[in-house]
Amino acid sequence: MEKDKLFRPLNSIFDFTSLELNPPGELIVRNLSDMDFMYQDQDRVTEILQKNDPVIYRFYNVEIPETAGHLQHCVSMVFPGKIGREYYMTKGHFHEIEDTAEAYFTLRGQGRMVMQSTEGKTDIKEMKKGTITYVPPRWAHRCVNTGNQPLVFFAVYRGDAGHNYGIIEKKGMKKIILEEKGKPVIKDNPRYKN
Ligand code: M6P
Ligand code: ZN
Repeated sequence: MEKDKLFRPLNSIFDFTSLELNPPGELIVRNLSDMDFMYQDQDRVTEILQKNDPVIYRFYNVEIPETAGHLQHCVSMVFPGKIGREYYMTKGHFHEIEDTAEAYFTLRGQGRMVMQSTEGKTDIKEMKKGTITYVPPRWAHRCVNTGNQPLVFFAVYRGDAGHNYGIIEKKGMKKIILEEKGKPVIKDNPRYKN
């Protein structure tokens, strides 16, 4: 990626049929094995991984210099599915530079944005075509697909924000989204480590 501060104007186009961005920039694919420890039902995880390793989500990072004046942006899609009763979701992260926010515009599908502040507050917002979700600085964020088609969204954040996965990898998030009688419900995470 070009690291110079001037850079140049860019245009990319997302194809809603193939779910591909052109030019693709950097495509990151996360399979179940990349985040197996994050799901509640560990027996189900083992069972699934013995057969295959499903893609949970993928995202296209437009290649932007990772400096403060730039706006990193990406198109992400979380595929529909569940591990036991728990919906497919992103890993979730805080930003390395804590005072950086992020905005999400949902383009397709149904889901929830699960957020948790560094002080331990939680908030969950609905995501569906047309919602604009603002993640303030110091709030971890994870997207959960509660529907039966890909959840597709555009996200934009400060170029140098960075991703801090460590805390969520170690502790999990306080709230989880499970399917109950065909509907998404919010539950306390029994595996959350204080
Ligand atoms: C969104 C943005 C990206 C993020 C991606 C996947 O598109 O927030 O910065 O990388 O989702 O989420 P995660 O990094 O938690 O796996
Ligand atoms: Zn982020």
